[in-house]
Amino acid sequence: MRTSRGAWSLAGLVAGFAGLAASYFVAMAMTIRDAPLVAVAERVIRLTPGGIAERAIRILGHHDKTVLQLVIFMLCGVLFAWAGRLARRTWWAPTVVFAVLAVVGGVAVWFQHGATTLDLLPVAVGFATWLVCLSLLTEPLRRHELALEAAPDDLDPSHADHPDHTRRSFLLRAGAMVVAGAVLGVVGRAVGRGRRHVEETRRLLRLPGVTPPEVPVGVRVGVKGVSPWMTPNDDFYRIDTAIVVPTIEPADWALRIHGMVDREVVVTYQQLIAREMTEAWVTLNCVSNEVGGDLIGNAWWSGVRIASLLELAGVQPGADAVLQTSSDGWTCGTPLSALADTERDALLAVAMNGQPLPIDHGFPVRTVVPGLFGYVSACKWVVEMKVTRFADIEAYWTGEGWSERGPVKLSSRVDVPRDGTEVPAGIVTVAGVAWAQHTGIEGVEIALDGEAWRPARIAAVPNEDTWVQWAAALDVGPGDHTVKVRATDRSGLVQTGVIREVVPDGATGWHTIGFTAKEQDTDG
Ligand SMILES: Nc1nc2c(c(=O)[nH]1)N[C@H]1C(S)=C(S)[C@@H](COP(=O)(O)O)O[C@H]1N2
Ligand SMILES: [Mo]
Repeated sequence: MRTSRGAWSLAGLVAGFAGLAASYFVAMAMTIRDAPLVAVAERVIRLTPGGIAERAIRILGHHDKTVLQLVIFMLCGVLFAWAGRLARRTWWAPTVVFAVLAVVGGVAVWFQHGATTLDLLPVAVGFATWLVCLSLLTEPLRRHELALEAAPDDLDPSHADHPDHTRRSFLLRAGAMVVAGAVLGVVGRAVGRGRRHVEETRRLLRLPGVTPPEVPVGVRVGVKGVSPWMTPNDDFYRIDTAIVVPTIEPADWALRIHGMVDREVVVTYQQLIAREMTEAWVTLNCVSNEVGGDLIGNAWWSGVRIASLLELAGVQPGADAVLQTSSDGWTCGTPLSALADTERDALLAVAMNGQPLPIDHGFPVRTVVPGLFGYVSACKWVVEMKVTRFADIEAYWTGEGWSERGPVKLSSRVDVPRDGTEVPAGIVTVAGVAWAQHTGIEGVEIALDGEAWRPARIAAVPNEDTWVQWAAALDVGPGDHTVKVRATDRSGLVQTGVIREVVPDGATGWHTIGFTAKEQDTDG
């Protein structure tokens, strides 16, 4: 007696469809793309010679795409079952089958218009799900087979390897996977619909008073390899605790300002964008940015000054904090002084680099406060502001050992040469960025191989809230070298070389990189 081929095929099928469901769910939740299977169908249509495609459309009518997807779906089923049967002999053969399918899906996704690496995540998750589910299902089958090969009658019925047990454990696992897959499918469908709808609304939005970004003259230091002064939305770092990002229709959005105020204020999206727009270049960075790290970006933000709304509400004496809440429940405590400051562009931002906020960056409305780390100020999908006292609140991260207040720290970074690279000996241009938002950068210095600090040239800035690019030319001989950088802010503070971790209120230390200068060919 053996386990039936059917059981192994079933294992392959269940694992396969669980993987498809997982990839579908991730695609719906994290990207605005179709599921990988749909991408494959589209690719097939693209690659099909026109004549055949036309004939297919004539025969099938406009159901051609549905039929094609169904065919691909069934083809997957056949391959899944085959992979399950292969799993009986080896672990690698089904892995190869799944890997090939994943590559096909990955390629199809990758060649969709404007695809990013994030769009590959669904395929990766699907592949991982296949392997995990298949091994979870084949394990009891294997034990079952061993038990049947041995003398089953000798086995105590309560023994874990008794055929009854292995059979039950197989069926339980398969059942659980089918249920989980179905739930993922249904939830994914709902989430995907919401997200696509909001993405469409966002695409059609026209925001009065929002102008496209115009990078100011002179902000570029003109060295290749330095981070662009304006960070495009797609390249802007993203940090949040949301697994599934909130998708909020502007029409459903409102901000409630309450707490220690004379009168509660509720602002709808329409009311917000009808107010006076303020636009400003502001560099945003994360407290978790390591020395030399890239959790920083600079954008042209358009929005409404929070101070003007706080004025409407009438802040009561004794308050020193605003507890902001996101629609996903995330909170941050922001110093009231920074939000009420009429000299500062603390904004309820509706646009980033001239576009309605990307969903991942807080659509439809997020907070941006120059001079403060994101975790204490830059609330995405913000829906509530409670005027209060620091003594009375605990925000998301301050409950986790991070500092209550998070003013940004004076910092600088070397972008070129990249750490560990080779450059020709001779004149080497070193360049990077420095920032001290809302204080401003006065100067940048670099030191080669531990020698004395020497000044770098710094580019222009439109205000004190953005980073500044810097560059310096060094004459270096062949061999290994290090360069470190430090900045001075406009209050006269010199960036400290003391090395501190990012917890509790931001890393410190001088960014130091190493490079090798190679003797140039002298012939010719
Ligand atoms: N709702 C919400 N807003 C949030 C966060 C979050 O986890 N949830 N993270 C904050 C942190 S730690 C940072 S650094 C910034 C990052 O903003 P970005 O993703 O637009 O770059 O958002 C802030 N706003
Ligand atoms: Mo952050």
